[in-house]
Amino acid sequence: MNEKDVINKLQESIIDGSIEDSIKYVELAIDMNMDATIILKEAIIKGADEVGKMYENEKYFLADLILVGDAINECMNLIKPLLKAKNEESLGTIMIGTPEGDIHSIGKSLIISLLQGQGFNVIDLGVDIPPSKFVEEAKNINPDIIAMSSLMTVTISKMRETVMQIKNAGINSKIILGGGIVSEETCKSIGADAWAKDGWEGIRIIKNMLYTNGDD
Ligand code: B12
Repeated sequence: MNEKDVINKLQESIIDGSIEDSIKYVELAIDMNMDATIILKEAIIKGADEVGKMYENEKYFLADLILVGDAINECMNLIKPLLKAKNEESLGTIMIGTPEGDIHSIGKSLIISLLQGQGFNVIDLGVDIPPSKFVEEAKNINPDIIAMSSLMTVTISKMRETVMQIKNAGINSKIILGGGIVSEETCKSIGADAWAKDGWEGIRIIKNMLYTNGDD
C-alpha cells in the first residue's frame, strides 16, 4: 500500500465511523513516517467535512456522527505527539473553550493540536463553558489569547456575553473566534478581535496578533 492508499483508507474508515480501522490506518501512516500535518489535512479533516455533508443531506444521523467523532478523537490522540513543536520555549499561552450551549469538540481538538504543534501553550477549558467560567479562568491563567470555538448559531449571544464580561473584568487578552458559524459579520457583532475560517488561517492570524512580524 502506498501513502495515497493509506490516506484514502483512513479517510474511508473515519467516514464509516470505524474506530478500529481508523486506528489501524493512522498507525500505519505513522509507521510509514508520513507527515502528521498531511494525515490531519488530507485524511482526518477531509473525512470530517465529508461526514458533515452527509449529515446535512440526511444520509447520516446523530448516532453516526457520535461514532465518527470518537474515531477522529482516537486518531488525534495518536498524531498529537507528532505535531508537538521541537522548540522548548512557548510562543505564548492560548486559553480555549466552546461556549455555553455547544458541545462540538472536534474542530477545537484540531486547532489545539495545530497550536501545540507550532509551540503554543494551550489550556483547554472544554465544552459548554459559561461566560463567567471564561472570565474566572482568564484571571487565573492570564492568557495572551482567549479563543472560542463554536458551531451552533444559538451560541452567538453567549459569545457576545462572554466578550462583554471579559472586557468588563479589565482582561486585556486578545480574543479570537473560530468554528463553522463564525464570519466577519458575527465577529464584529460579538466584539472579538479576530476570527478564522479554518485552523491554518487561525495559526497565521494568532501569530500576527502576538508578533507584528509573524509568519505570513
Ligand atoms: C460531528 C457533529 C456533531 C457531533 C459532535 C461530536 C464531537 N465530539 O464534536 C454530535 C453528534 C455530538 C453533534 C451534536 C449536535 N449537533 Co452537530 N454537527 C456535527 C457536524 C456533522 C460536523 C462538525 C465537525 O466536527 N466538523 C469538522 C471540524 C474539523 O470542523 P470545525 O469544527 O468547523 O473546525 C475547523 C475550523 O472551523 C477551525 N476551528 C474550529 N474551532 C476553532 C477555533 C479557533 C479559535 C480557530 C482559529 C479555528 C477553529 O478549525 C477546524 C479545522 O480547520 C456538523 C455539520 C458540519 N458540516 O459542520 C453538525 C452541526 C454543527 N451540528 C448541528 C446540530 C444542530 C447539532 C445538535 C443540536 C443536533 C441535535 N438535534 O441534537 C447537537 C448539538 C448539541 C449541542 N448542544 O452542542 C448543526 C448546527 C446548526 C447551527 N448552525 O446551529 C450542524 C451545522 C449540522 C446542521 N447542518 O444542522 N454534532
